Amino acid sequence: MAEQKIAVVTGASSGIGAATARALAAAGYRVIVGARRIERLEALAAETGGEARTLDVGDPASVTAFCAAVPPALHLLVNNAGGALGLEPIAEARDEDWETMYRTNVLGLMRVTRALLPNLLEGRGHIVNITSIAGRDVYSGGAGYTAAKHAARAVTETLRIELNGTPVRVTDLAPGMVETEFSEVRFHGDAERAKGVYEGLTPLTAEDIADCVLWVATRPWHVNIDELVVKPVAQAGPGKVARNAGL
Ligand code: 8X3
Repeated sequence: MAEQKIAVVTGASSGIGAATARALAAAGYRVIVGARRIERLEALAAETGGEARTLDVGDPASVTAFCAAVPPALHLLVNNAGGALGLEPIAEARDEDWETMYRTNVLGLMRVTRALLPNLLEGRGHIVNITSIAGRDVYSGGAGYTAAKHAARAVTETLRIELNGTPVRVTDLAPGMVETEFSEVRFHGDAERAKGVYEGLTPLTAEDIADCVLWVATRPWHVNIDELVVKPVAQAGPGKVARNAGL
């Protein structure tokens, strides 16, 4: 029997992370899920037969503790934790929001990756960073998030160069609009405003992105999907959507 592959998914208590954990478990991976909300995580681990561990990617001590419990050979790391806060123009930028976005989307991604690189080298593994189309384009009011995601993309590309010559694969998976808790978090819990983001169009679902993670992770070992940009049909860019067009 082939050895069971091990995956780590960060930010797995909901949305893309949770859907990815489910898809990977269904494909036979043993999935270690990390997030701050441990109750949700434990329910997910029980459902998927995996392991739940508290992880705050913005807290170095939490990252160290989480990564220390990962087996020496890791096959897949999905850096999904992160998100957006606020939609203020730069003239009204909120330091706290920007600091949190950089701490989670950039520093968190770096810290988890750095800590698990030995395990990934040992497992001839694969790093899938969930970035965003915001790592490729900018839009008014989005500077804190787009800047952080541009940085996450730069880190991902740098990593691929630095790991050249090793068997570790590196993928930048960049979704457009996915209906998850993303917008509610961005608008500090304003559910009505969040709902408006997806009105009049069919956004991607967390499962659509999980499907992409599974696809990039299951190519033959010599194939590296460098980048995968995925948007709903109704979206042409971060600030460019067709509403009420039957899409
Ligand atoms: C979010 C992408 O298009 O919703 O990462 O701004 S979008």
